[in-house]
Amino acid sequence: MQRSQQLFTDAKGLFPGGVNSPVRAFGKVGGTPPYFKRGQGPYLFDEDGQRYIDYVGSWGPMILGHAHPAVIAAVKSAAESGLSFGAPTEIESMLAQAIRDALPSMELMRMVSSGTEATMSAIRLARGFTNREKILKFEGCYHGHVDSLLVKAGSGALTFGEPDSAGVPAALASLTLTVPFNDLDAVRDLFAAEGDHIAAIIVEPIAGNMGMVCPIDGFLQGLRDTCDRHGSLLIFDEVMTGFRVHPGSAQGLFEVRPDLTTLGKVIGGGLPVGAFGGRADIMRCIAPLGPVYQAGTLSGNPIAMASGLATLEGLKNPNFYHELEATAEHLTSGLKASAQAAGIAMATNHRGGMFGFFFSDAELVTDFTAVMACDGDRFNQFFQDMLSAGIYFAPSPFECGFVSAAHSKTDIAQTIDAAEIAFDALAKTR
Ligand code: HOZ
Repeated sequence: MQRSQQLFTDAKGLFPGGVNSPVRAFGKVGGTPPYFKRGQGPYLFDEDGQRYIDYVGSWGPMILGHAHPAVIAAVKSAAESGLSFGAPTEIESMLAQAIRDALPSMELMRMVSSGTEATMSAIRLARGFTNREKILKFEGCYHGHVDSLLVKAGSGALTFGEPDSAGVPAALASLTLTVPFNDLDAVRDLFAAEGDHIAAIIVEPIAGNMGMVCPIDGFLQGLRDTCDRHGSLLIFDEVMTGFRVHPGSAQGLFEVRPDLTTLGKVIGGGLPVGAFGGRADIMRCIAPLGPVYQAGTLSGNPIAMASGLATLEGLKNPNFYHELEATAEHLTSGLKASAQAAGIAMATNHRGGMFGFFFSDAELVTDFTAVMACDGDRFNQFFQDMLSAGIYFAPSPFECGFVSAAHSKTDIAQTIDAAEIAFDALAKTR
């Protein structure tokens, strides 16, 4: 860790906390973040020559593994034709077509450069279309660092104890209503009181920013029905779940059709891409067709589009998601069994290539309260022991994990072997 330590020390003089995104600073778990030099398949290699089995996957995009040859070839080939034109290209339509083939609810869409941009734009559009100002989000869900959405937010906001960010005008925050995830009664009660003023519900259909929390049966359909009853829009934030949990994303998996969808991560294959889209009548409100303004110099950037398109091509094997899910199942069941063998209580969740584990007595973790009741000290020690063993999990209990098509049975077995040792050590500390 010598070189990483030096680089981190130097970086603190350049970036707040030494990083360009807060969770990377290891503030929750302590210690020094490894500085990565190279990624290959399921592995990352740091500046000190240590290899890690990577379960962060750049926070989701690397579904095919790092430096996948087809993606790299597509990026190289696109780069040779020029990096950015700020003008229409054929490849942006090719990626949009591939997205719409998989998510038919995205009748029209717009490419942007990040998930945050996508959710920010979707919220503005929902307000513009409905002529209403309030939005409803769920406690512990995170939708990027958009002012309106940094209210009871998850991910880094929660990791650093700032779920309601400073700098967000109180007047704006007051337009964001929150209720617990998976609590349909609370949603219905709120709509009974405020429904006429709510432009949209925005939800991660599988929450991935308070650890991984799945929707209980009927929750998403209940949101759909509530929105329909009150003339509000339903926005699925599928930045994390998009192309990650099912070929049709979470909306395909749960068979609930949102009005608007936001995407990011996998659709860029590791380059900065986001998208928002949905019902054509709503999307036609966006400039230049309508009065809701949204724009971006790097939107639809050809290199990023090439990376995304090559990544989506790589998902076409009919067994792809089945195999991805089997990998996540192998990992989570192995972690849980070895934790239990050591007398450590653990709950896990997984869908497609997304997973979460919780140091919790609960059989199933389904809401923010249960997440907050988990044992954070155990998480920290486990994280550090696994990192020392060359296993890289997200450095916060409020993030989910990702497996890729490149993770082999041997990688998972090595991870579980390391976890057995870490759980035994944990058991001895109590
Ligand atoms: N907020 C991101 C995950 N939910 C982490 C971004 C990063 O550090 O790159």
